[in-house]
Order: sequence, then structure tokens, then C-alpha cells
Amino acid sequence: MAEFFTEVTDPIRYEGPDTTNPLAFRVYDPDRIVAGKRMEDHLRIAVCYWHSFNWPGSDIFGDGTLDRPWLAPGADEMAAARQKMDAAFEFFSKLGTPYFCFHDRDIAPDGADYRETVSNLHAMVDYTAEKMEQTGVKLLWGTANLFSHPRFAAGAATNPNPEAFAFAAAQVRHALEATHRLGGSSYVLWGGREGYDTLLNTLMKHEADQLARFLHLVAEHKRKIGFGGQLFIEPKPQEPTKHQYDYDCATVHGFLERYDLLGEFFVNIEVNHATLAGHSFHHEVKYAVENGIFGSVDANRGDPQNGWDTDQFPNSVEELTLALHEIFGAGGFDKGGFNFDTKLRRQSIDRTDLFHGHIGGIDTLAKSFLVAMDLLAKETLTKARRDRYAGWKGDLGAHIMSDDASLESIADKVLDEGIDPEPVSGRQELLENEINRAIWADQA
Ligand code: XUL
Ligand code: CO
Repeated sequence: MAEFFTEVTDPIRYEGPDTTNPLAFRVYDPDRIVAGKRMEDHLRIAVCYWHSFNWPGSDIFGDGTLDRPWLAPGADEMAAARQKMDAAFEFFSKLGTPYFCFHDRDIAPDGADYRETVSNLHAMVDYTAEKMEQTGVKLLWGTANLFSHPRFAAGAATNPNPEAFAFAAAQVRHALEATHRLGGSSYVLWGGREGYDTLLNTLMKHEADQLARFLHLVAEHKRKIGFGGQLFIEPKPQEPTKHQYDYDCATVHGFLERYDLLGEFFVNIEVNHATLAGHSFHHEVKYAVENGIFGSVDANRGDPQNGWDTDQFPNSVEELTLALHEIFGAGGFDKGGFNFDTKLRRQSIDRTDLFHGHIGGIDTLAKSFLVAMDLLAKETLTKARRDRYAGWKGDLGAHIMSDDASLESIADKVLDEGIDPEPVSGRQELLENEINRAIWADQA
């Protein structure tokens, strides 16, 4: 089989901060032991199939710019799918990251009817299994594309037409089984079309009930086939629809609670989705971790000047460090990881650009990880937070939280004990300085 990424002749390796080689990691050192565990096993990095191999570099105004011969019109679709997979596994192996993620339609083309679509998927899952066996690359998560085909224009699970719901259910059944067969660590549902374009034609509560029914069916099937991975919902506030029901982590959390799905689904938090929702990535991660729904991360970044999902490679240690501080402060990943849901800019047309994007993003992530672990080891934030809330461990805090307390009993205490709270500094600037000092210190 012909090599595709011919400029990259050797696998990308860790060469340390002083290397001048653009095709080397400066910080990401898979074997480095941090807090008793290899860096690779902490970070669980995955490359996504869709942006890297299944997207030609098109946008709403322009055609594909990228060199992806398997996407050329007129090719034999199954041969093209195998060629695409050869290039993908060549890339994963040369980059040296342990995982990948895919949608059903990324790896196998639609057939003339659904029976043929399923048989295409099975054939390509066989081919994927061979490739995984040959290279040792593993599957972080699989998912179903329930948004590209016109049949899903009005939604998948939330479509007003139950036939679209049924079709989506069929697709998830096969994608979940494919994920299970490939030893996937988890399974993702991103509800790209689960929302509305206009309220004029929408029964909002009906659609929420449909979505909950769908998720219960998926959870039941997961148990039935013995899939031990976690199920993730990926929140996003809008795009492609005007409003998406899985708006952000707090919205998903409320939905899971309302429909008795807590413990079945966790969240896959994407950096650029968090910022689209008007939050920071740090906010979304902290909300999920503290409420027990954190699962996985789609690593990328947005552009502060425009309001859509630009899916750029992460390049800000400042942005990632604080979120990683929350993730690893709570013990890190169970079945999730860092999936690079990232795409090249349309003008990045050299094949090797895909390496540069991933190398920079992975080094940024690794650096943020080291800073976060340093902050955790020194208890910089954890101690400041603990001290700030220490009153709640005292007699008054314990009384307020106990079943014995009432508004009356608390009011009496204020009078009897002469309670008169003194304002205390939040020390925000001091903490900001400490974070910056940890970032500036040489961690690598
Ligand atoms: C879209 C998005 C998807 C999901 C998988 O914004 O993030 O790529 O990650 O369907
Ligand atoms: Co994503």
C-alpha cells in the first residue's frame, strides 16, 4: 500500500524543549511518569477521523482545498474508504497517539439502501479491526452521524416524523455494536440536529420526551450487548440548528435528572462548544466534574473574534491548564480522553500540515497537564478554596446544613451569638499571579 504522508518518514518522537525539529514533541513524552502513571495513560489522546480524513477543506462559500484523493467524485466508494483508512492509520501510527474516534459514515459509505449501508459498515469494521491489530492503535469512541443526511434535517431522535427516529435508532444500534466489536472505550451522542430552526412549528416538550426515549433505548442496548464503555452526550448550544437541546453541561444535567438518566450518560465537553454557549471551557469542566457527569473532552479552540465552531487546534496553555486542573484534581479520565476534534485551516494544504496541527496541540495539552499537576501537587488552588470555605466545617456551618436548623434557629443564633460577618478578600489577583508563575516556570 502506497504511503500518503511521505514527507514524514519517521514516527514523531519526544525530543525535549531544545529541539529544532518541527516534527518532534517538545513536551509530550508518552513514557514520562507523572503522579505514578505514564503521560500517555493520563491524557488518552485520540485523533478524529472526520476532520482529518473525511473533510475536503470546504466551507459554506467554497469547495474543498485539501489533498484528500479518496474524497474525489466518481471513485469506487469502498476502495476509497479503504484508501482513506490506510492513510488514517498511517497518520495515527506516525503521530504515535494511542487512540482514534469515528462516525459510522466516516469509515463506510452509504449504500443504495440501508441493508447495503449496514453491510458496508460491517466490511469496513472488519478492515478497521485489521488495521488496529497491525498498528496497536485503539478506539476511544465511536458515534453515528445523525446530522448530514437530508432525512435528519428536522432532527434525528427529535424529528417530528417517527420514521426518522427509527432510522436514527437503527444507525445507533449498528454504530454502538461496531464500537463494542472494536473494543471502544466509550460511545458519543452529539445532537447536532436535536433542536429547532423555529419555534413556529415545534412542540418542544414532545421533542424532549422523544430524545429521552431515544437515550433510554441506547442505554438498554448498551447493557444488552454487554458494552462496558461509558455513554457520552456532547453539549453544544447551536450550529447547525438555531437552538440545540443539549445546550451546555448544566442543561444536559437537568435533562438527565428529569428523565431518570443520571448515571447512564456523562458529558463529552468540547472547548469550542463551551465558548459558543457563552461559558469558558473551565466553567463547563468544573460544572461537570463537581456534579458527577464528567466523561471526556473534545480538545480544540474557537476564535474569539467570530461566533462559530472553528475547531482550531488548541494553542493556549492558559485556557487548558485550569480545566485540566479540575479534571486531574478529580482523578482524571475513566473511559474518556482527549479527542482532537480539530481541523486544519482551509489554506493549510500540505499533507504535513496535519502533523504540525496535532504536534502543537498535543504539546500545548501536555504542557497544560504538567502545570495543572504542579498546581495540584502544591495545592495552590485547592488550599485557597478549602480555606475560603472552612467556616462550613465549623459549628455554624454544620448547624445550617443539619436537619435541625430552621430560619428561626439561624436567626436566633445571629442575635444570641452576635454574628456579624466581616468581608474577606477573594484574593483573585494573587491567585491569578500564582497560576501565571506556574505556567512561566520551566516544567518540561
Ligand atoms: C460538532 C462536533 C462533532 C462531534 C461528533 O460540532 O463536535 O464532531 O464531536 O459528532
Ligand atoms: Co466534538
